[in-house]
Amino acid sequence: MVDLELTFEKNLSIGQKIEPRDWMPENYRKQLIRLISQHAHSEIVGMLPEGNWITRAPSLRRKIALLAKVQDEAGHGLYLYCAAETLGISREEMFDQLHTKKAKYSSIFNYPTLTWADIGMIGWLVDGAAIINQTTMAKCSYGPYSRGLLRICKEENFHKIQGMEIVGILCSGTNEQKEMAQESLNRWWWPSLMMFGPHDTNSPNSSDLMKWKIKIKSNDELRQRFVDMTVEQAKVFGLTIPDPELKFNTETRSWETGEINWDEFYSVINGNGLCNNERISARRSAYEDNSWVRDAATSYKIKKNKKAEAA
Ligand code: FAQ
Repeated sequence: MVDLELTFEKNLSIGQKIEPRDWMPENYRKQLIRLISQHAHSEIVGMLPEGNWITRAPSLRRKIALLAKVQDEAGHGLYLYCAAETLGISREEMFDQLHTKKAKYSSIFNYPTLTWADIGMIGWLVDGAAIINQTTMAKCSYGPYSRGLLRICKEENFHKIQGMEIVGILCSGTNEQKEMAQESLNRWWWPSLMMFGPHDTNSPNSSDLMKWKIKIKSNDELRQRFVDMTVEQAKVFGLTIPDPELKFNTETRSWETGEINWDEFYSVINGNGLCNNERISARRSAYEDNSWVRDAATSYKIKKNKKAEAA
């Protein structure tokens, strides 16, 4: 046991990835299952607010891009569920945790998509925040998660660009279009900052995650990186960040924001956001309505295995 622990620690210290069959501390396994399954749930719940606009996309080109994006999110969910399964949890167990609200998913997907500009904002801000978090997390110590994230990040870049294109076009359009973009930014700005989680001082999981090189940068460090990048992009669009306290600190050369509404954050992650119930009931119905697909696939697999045994 001591030898196994030493090998684990040594592999961590030299940057060697931990693989599914390697020995790992039980809490390392548990933390990874929590983190990766929550991330997987975020991807598939994240399909819902955007899916809401597929039938109302303003042109065929926009519809094709949005369809592709939503399908990509499903694919990300699949890579991530597979990565979590390598740690010994089953897909059914993870779905059960989501459907019974034992597992979390990103707070951002509990907000509604009210206008077409929201689809642009999700690409620009939500994918933008996800990329900052995930390109860093792609350097994490667990092999299957790290490799999955590398692939996911490439696709998220396309998502962000399609979102920025939508926002850019609205901002250079009519006054009504620009107003629509600004109104949407006003609603999505603060929830996007919440995506990075609580301040480091209030983040109970960070010390374990950082010790084990699962998290490489802290919640606040990544949030700051996002703010610095996005404030400059908003200037190019001619949009105003809805934060009267936003100011540039000339010493640190970075943007300081006002305080996030943490009551709202905790209310949303505890199930009381605008769309929590709607999202979970949509996921539950999708799971139940499609049970025949799982049954057919399982019976096909059993038949195939029997044939192989008989041969
Ligand atoms: N929402 O101790 P910490 C995407 C919870 S993917 C909900 O700081 P941790 C792609 C946290 O779970 C977006 N819950 O937690 C896309 C913990 O509760 P627990 C998802 C949150 O894990 C784009 C408690 O608060 N990305 O957007 C949130 O160290 C467009 C205490 O917090 C990932 O999942 C939150 N925002 O750090 C799809 C990336 N923040 O579990 C469709 C991987 C915190 O103890 C369309 N995850 N909580 O009961 C992470 O990097 C981390 O899990 C954090 C939280 C940074 C989210």
